[in-house]
Amino acid sequence: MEKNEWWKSAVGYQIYLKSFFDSNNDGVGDIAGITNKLDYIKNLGVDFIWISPFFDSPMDDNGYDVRDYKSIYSEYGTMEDFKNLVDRAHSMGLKVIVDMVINHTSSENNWFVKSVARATGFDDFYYWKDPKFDENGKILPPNNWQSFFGGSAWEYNSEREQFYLRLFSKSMPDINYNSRVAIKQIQDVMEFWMNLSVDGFRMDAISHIGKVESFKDGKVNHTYKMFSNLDNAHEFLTDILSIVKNKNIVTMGELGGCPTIYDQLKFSDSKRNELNMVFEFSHLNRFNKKTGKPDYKAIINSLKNKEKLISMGGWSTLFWTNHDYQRLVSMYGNNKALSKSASAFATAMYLLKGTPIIYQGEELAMTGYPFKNENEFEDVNAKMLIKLASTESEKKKVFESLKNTSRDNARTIMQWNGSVYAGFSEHKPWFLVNPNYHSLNVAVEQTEEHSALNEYRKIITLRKENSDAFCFGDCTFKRAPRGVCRYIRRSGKTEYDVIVNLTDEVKKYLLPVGAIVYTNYGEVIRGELSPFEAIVLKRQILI
Ligand code: TEU
Ligand code: CA
Repeated sequence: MEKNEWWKSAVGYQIYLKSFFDSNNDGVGDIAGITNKLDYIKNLGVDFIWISPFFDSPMDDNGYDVRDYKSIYSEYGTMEDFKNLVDRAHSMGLKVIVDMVINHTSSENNWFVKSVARATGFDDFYYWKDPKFDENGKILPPNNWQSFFGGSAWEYNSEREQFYLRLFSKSMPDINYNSRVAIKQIQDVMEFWMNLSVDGFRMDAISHIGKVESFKDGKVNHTYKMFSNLDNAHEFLTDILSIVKNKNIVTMGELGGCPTIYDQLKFSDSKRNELNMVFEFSHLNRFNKKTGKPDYKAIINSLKNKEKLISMGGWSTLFWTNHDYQRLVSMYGNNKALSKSASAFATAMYLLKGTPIIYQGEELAMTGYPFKNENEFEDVNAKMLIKLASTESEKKKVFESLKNTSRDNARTIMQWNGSVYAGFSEHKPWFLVNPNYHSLNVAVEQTEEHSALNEYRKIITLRKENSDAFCFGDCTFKRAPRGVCRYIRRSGKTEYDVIVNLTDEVKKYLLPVGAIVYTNYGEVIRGELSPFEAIVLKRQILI
C-alpha cells in the first residue's frame, strides 16, 4: 500500500447535515452542528466524514440542486463555520470529504441562466434539444427517456423554445461535458474546495454524466441505460479529474444504473485515472418475490462481488444504506431485535476488504418512520411519484410502497437523547422525529453494553486493531447454510473466520474451532446459530 492510500484502511461516516445536529436552534442541522459532534464521531473509530451538499441551493432536492458551488447555504452556516470544521476535524485526525454534485446543477444556477440566454460559451453547457410535435402540433419531448424521479427526463423551456435534459427533478438540468467551458467551470469549483483543505470528493450520480449522444429512444422501462455507465462518462470523468492528479485527494463515485463489475472496475481501476473507489447498490432492496423475505443469496453474492472487484484491481466502499434508502434494520433486520440485527449486518459488511462507510444513525439501529399519510413526505422524489398517480387507488398503492421505500425514512432527525426533539434542537425540526427516540438514542445506547452503538464500536475496533487481516488480508467466502454469510480473512499465519446469520431463524451449525474474538450475543452455543447471531473466530494456521 502506498503511503497516501490512507483511505484503504479508513472508516467513513456519512452525514446528512440537515438532520444531524442543529447548533443554533432554528430547527435545521448545520455545519457548526457537525463540529459540535466531532468527538462523538471520532469515538466511533471513524477516520473521515462525508458531508451531503451544503452549497447554496433552492433546496428542491435538499441541496443536490446547487445554485452556487462556491458559497454555503445560509441556513447551514458560513464559510468561517466550514473552515472551523475542517480545522477542528484535521486537528483530531479526521478527514473531510465533500459531496460534488456535477451531473447537474439547479436551474437557478447562473450557468443555466446564461445557457437559457445562449450567452457566449454557455449555449451548450446543458443538453438542449428541439421539441417533437404530434399531429395536432402539440409539443413533445425529444425522446422517451424517463427521469429517476418519475415522468419524462425532458423539460420544456419557453424562452429557448427547447427541451433540456434533467435526469432528476425538473429544476436540476444535466450538464453537458462535451462543453469545454463546463469542464473548466467544474474544475474551478473543485480547485476552490481543495484550496480550503478538503481531503476528497464524493462524486454524485457520476455514472450518469455520459449520455447516448444519438438521443434515440431507449427500451421502455429501461431508458436509464441510455445514460448510465457509458464510455463517454469515463472520458468526461478522466478529463475533469485531471485536476486532482498527484494531489492527496480521495475520490469516491456513486454508480447508479446497475453497473456491471467491469463498469465498476473501469471507474475504480488503480491503473486508470478515475476514481479511488465506488458505491454500487446491488445489495439493496433484494427480496424473495414469493416469501417477501430478504433474498439472502443475492445479498451475499453482492458482497462477494465487492471483494471480486478489489481482487481485480478496483476498490469498493462497504456500506449498507445511505440517505436514499430505507433504514438498514427496517429493510433487512427486525424491529424486535434492533441491536442484534444491526450488529449482524454490520459484522458481515464491515469486516470485508474495502472502505466501510456508516450512515448517520445506522450505528444506533435507527429505523424507518411509521408514515401515516402522504402529506408527511418531504422528498421531491416521493412527492413526484404521488403527483403522478392519477386515481385514488393508484395513490394508495404509491403510498403503501413509499412507506417502506421512501428516501424520507433515512432523513428523519438524528436521535441524540430522550429530551424534546431527540436532542437535535430546541426548536421544532424541519422534518419528522421518529417516535421511538425516547428509548433509541445516543445517550441511552452509550450506557447499554450491547446496544447497537457499542456493538458497532466493537466491530470497528476489531477491524482496526487487526488491520493486517481485515484491511489488507485475503478474503475467501465459504459455503454456509442459506442466509448465513461466512468468509475468512487471512494475513500471514493468522486467520479470522467471520460467521453471520443474517436471518431471523435459528440455524443448525457446527461452529468451527477458534478463539471467539467477537460475538453479538455474549454467549455462544456451539451447535447452532441464533437469529442474527454474528461470531468472529481467530485461528493460527500451521503452514
Ligand atoms: O443519487 C443518485 C441516484 O439516485 C441515481 O444515480 C440512482 O443510482 C438511480 O436510482 C439508479 O440506480 C444521488 C443522490 O444520492 C441523491 O440524493 C440525489 O437526489 C441524486 O443523486 C441527484 O443529485
Ligand atoms: Ca441550525
